[in-house]
Amino acid sequence: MNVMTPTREQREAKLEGMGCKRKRVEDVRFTQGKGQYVDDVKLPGMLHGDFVRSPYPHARIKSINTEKALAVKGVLAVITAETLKTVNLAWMPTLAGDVQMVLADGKVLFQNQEVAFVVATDRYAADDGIAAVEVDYEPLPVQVDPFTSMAEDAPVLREDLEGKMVGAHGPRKHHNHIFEWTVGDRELTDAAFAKADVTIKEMISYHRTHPSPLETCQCVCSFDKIKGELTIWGTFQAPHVIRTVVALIAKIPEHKIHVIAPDIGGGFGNKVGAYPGYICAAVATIVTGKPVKWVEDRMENLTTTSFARDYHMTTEIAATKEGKVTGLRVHVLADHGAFDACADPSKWPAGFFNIVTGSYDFPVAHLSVDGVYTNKAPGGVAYRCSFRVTEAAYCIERGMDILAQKLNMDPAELRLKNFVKAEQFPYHSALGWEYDSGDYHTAMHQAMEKIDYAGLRREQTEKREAFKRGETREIMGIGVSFFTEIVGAGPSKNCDILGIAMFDSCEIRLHPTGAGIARVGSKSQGQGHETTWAQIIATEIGIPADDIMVEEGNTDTAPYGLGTYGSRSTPVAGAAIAMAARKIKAKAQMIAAYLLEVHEGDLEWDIDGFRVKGLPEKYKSMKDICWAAYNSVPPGMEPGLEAVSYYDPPNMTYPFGAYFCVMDIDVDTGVYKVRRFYALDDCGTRINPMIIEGQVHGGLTEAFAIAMGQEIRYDDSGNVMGGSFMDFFLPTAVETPHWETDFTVTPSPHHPIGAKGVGESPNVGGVPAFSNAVNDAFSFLGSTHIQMPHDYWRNWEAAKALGVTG
Ligand code: MCN
Ligand code: CUM
Repeated sequence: MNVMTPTREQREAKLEGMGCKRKRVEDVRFTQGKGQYVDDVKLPGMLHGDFVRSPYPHARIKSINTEKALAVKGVLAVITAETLKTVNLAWMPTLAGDVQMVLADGKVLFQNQEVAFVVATDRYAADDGIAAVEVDYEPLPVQVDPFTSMAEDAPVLREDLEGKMVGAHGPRKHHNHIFEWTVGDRELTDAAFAKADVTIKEMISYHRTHPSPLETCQCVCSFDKIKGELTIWGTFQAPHVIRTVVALIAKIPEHKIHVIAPDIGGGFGNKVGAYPGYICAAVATIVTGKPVKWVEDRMENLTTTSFARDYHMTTEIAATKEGKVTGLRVHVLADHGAFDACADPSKWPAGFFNIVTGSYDFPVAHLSVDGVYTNKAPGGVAYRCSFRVTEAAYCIERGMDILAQKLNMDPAELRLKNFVKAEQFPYHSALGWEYDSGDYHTAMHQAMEKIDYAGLRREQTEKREAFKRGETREIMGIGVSFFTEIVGAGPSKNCDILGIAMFDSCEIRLHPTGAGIARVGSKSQGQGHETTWAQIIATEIGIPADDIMVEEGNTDTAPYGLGTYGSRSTPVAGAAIAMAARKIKAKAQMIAAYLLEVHEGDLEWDIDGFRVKGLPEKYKSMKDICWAAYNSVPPGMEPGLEAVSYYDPPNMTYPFGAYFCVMDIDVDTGVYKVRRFYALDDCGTRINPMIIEGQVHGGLTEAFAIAMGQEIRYDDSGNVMGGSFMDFFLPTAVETPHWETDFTVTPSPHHPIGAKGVGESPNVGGVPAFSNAVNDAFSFLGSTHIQMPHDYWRNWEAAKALGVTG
């Protein structure tokens, strides 16, 4: 018999640990249509709920008559604000410290707002019921423009706040004002501007858009009257937070609430918040005693849940004539719609927007943000955004390009001149962050070389000459973007949600035969956690990733976690996974020492087990140790092999990247072609390069959509214009450009495995690269800044305004 001993490489490969392009294990079920989504939950006697919605963006509700609706066959109940008031649920708290109507209470504040909830035996009957509900509206003046929201004669939107001059985040200046948030040193910044050689000032808008995941928001609520227990299946990015919120507002003991987030068909931030549908379905199941399902349709999703952006950023940069930046001043007008329903950590009314100094060594900076109410849907901080970092990155990256143009400098050169240097890390930014690690110069040089930046600029110069000579109608743009992300919310010292610190968690349980289960407080919506979490464990404790099952999303079994958003899973839950694995490894080492009859200190770790130092044949694999954990542990030790870790990160992680976009635009039609898009990402230690590439492809596609056409626009009367995929640009394979990806690796010094997040980076860095490409194309014609989205029509309008087309 010839027993082949596997080589080190074979043993390592078998683990499929960190660094391996392991195939996504969840895709086995997803690609065969075997995923289990909320809509797959079908319970006996289940009812369906659906909303009566307001056609008016601002109106008083004079009366609601439900009589005819209740007569419709199949309709069992019609819930209104009056019904909800009997259980004190007509309004609900938002994550941003505001309150929000669950169902219209006296008036409506945005088009399609929820007015009544019709519960019926099936969805069709519910819709017939909706048609029969009679609502008498008295239209009120509409406030759409955030810039006039604080005008003296602006209509009072939030009557519930009238007279309240202090809100959740301090004083309010006006009846439509929500908060003012300021960071930085105003005096020093003003002084820097006073003595600057060169300054720029531009109002840079980041328009309103929407994450629009394939699966809309939905839930099934089932109340067991005998046990007094409420079970909620829902599309939740943060299931435990939902459980706590329900316990607090519905006054049901938290152990009697079971929240289950099954497979999720994309979240992108849309599934962080709490929506009226969840509350109404929960109330409906308690009232009727039957399970109630609520499933949003596409229009409802686009027009009512969780918009993104709508930030209007007046940006000023001060610099020396050599192009060294000396100060940054930004004022943001933040349009929050009817309710401030942003999902930020509690103390951050504008998220982490104060990362707006970006990758540059600004000695001083000042930021102020004014949040205002308008007659638009609530939401905010969603859509692959890391809590307003997308807006911040767009603001500074556009600003740097505008400065380069004014200085007549190359935008890449201006960036290289102002980057925080590798030796400055950990770097303290002027607006209060401590960047953990970075090497911006190396990344930028690598990127410029790979795309032949100098060659592209030469080509552009030639094309511009040819355009001026009338030989071509095409203009070429090179978009440069270098972003610094801030992900991993967050350290308990500055991050909480409703008072709960933003740690994350992992529980690992190894079975006797050397396989196991890991339960994690995060919740994948497509990011591939089942694949990558097992890879961390494989490397840490030498059990093949295939032998570790990863489970998330059930609050009864998973340890308390704060969920998945803000690319926090790798920085926080990923760290908890490594720490739990290390606890297991420490116990395993004691067991191995006992089995091998040596002192623990005499053992060394070797890929998948422990070896006695100097005696390589004396070895116990993790598989052997798992078995031993259940029958021969050292005297006094408890049997079993499991561990749990709750990880409170000491700092955020700061991934970064260099993105370049090359675009050609026909000035007569506005039609653009993305010729090249190159993305270099540095997310520290890479767990699964293939998943990272997938995340980058997806995020870039979203960035492309946002920069080049996607928009939730409102007309002057408050009608929402982006309510369906007829009007809302969702790129398909046909429009999507080819992506070139690249990387550098600068590990995080404080993360147990050195990993930083990556999920949101491509959206953060991608949008400025596209927009800078368009702006760069037009710049030689005298243009300074063209607002997004840069669709064909707007490109043509820009060309027309610049006098180069008719
Ligand atoms: N990863 C890795 N190595 C790293 C960093 C990350 O291999 N150094 C892997 C992770 O293990 C994980 C994935 O990349 O499988 C994303 O990890 P991370 O960056 O930590 O982000 P999260 O898991 O916290 O995901 C959240 C992020 C956000 S906030 C949005 S919005 C978004 C995004 O992920 N939504 C998505 N990507 C998405 N991708 C899909 N398919 N669907 C969504 O809804
Ligand atoms: Cu801001 S979208 Mo992601 O954080 O779920």
